[in-house]
Amino acid sequence: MTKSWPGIIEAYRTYLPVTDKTPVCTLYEGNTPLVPSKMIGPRLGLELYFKYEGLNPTGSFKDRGMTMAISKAKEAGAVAVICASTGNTSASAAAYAAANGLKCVVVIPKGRIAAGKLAQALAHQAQVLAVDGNFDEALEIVRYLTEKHPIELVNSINPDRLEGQKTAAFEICDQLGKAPEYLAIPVGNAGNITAYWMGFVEYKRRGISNSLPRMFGFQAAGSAPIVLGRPVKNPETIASAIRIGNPVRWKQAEEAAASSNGRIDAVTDEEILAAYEMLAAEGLFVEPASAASVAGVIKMVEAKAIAAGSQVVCVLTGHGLKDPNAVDLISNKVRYVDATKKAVETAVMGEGLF
Ligand code: AN7
Repeated sequence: MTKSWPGIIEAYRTYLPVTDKTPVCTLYEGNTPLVPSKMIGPRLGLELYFKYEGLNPTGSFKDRGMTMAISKAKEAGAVAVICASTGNTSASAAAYAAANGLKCVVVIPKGRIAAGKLAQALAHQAQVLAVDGNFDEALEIVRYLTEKHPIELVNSINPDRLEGQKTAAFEICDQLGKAPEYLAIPVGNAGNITAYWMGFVEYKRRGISNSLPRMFGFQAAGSAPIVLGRPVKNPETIASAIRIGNPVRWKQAEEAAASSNGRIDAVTDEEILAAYEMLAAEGLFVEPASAASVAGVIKMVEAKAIAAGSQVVCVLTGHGLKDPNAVDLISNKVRYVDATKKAVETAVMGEGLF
């Protein structure tokens, strides 16, 4: 008899499209902490929490969707899976496929995915194909391949992915004892905002919660098709995870925002980096895309679109270790000193610590 967390499929089995015949392919994802903000929240005058999804087994929220997608692929008798990815989907697909005896192919935009994510895909022995194009082009290619060949698509076009990811909304309600007033989330391909909205609506429909949050999604300004109202051909942002110009779940994201009295807005790379630094200052290391949710909340408070005193949950979608090079973009630097007591002492004393 074990008391450890069983992963999201067993924890929320009755809410998911699984049967006794579905093999449960889990790496014990989910059950991530809801961290009360110590600094950013009080400074903004908000009751602010962070859903720290970087603590999932491969370091991002994708694991919630991947446990479902891989379980259902296994159930259907698949032998191989494929995805296009800005990095985290490929890391998660590679890990879950490896653990469950499936072959995995990942198609990534060349030179455009963070170092940690590429390392994961390689470590888990996925076949990694880098194409000289962006995410949207890579996705079009894998969609074509899966229509032609018996290989399972595990991008968030796959409805099982969203089913798994909706459990994060359940967890937030379980942790808070109710649905939050606001949910702030980064938007790339728009699968996750769609999944959260599904989760909140389902919990309310089943009478577990009695309200719905206002859904606020944030794109990076250089990759903000939903905000602009048209696809972006060459999306650009330092938040490589959300460098997506034509999101598959575009309509659903708009519906979630519209029907919850929320909105989809954009934040600049400067705003993203400022939030990245603020989160690090309160002990939370996230990748730049995740900081977009916090940058967005700061912008909304300044614009008075979120009122002081509100209860807000920001989803921190991926761990900072995923993208170690992003830290070069902030002000802190390594100082090189001689390996002597004197030199190090002089450097320490110059810090004004006491
Ligand atoms: C850290 O891995 O699209 O709006 O291919 O990695 O559901 O796309 C990643 C997306 C936010 C956006 N934060 O979620 C991929 C990929 C992080 C991410 C998003 C992603 P969606």
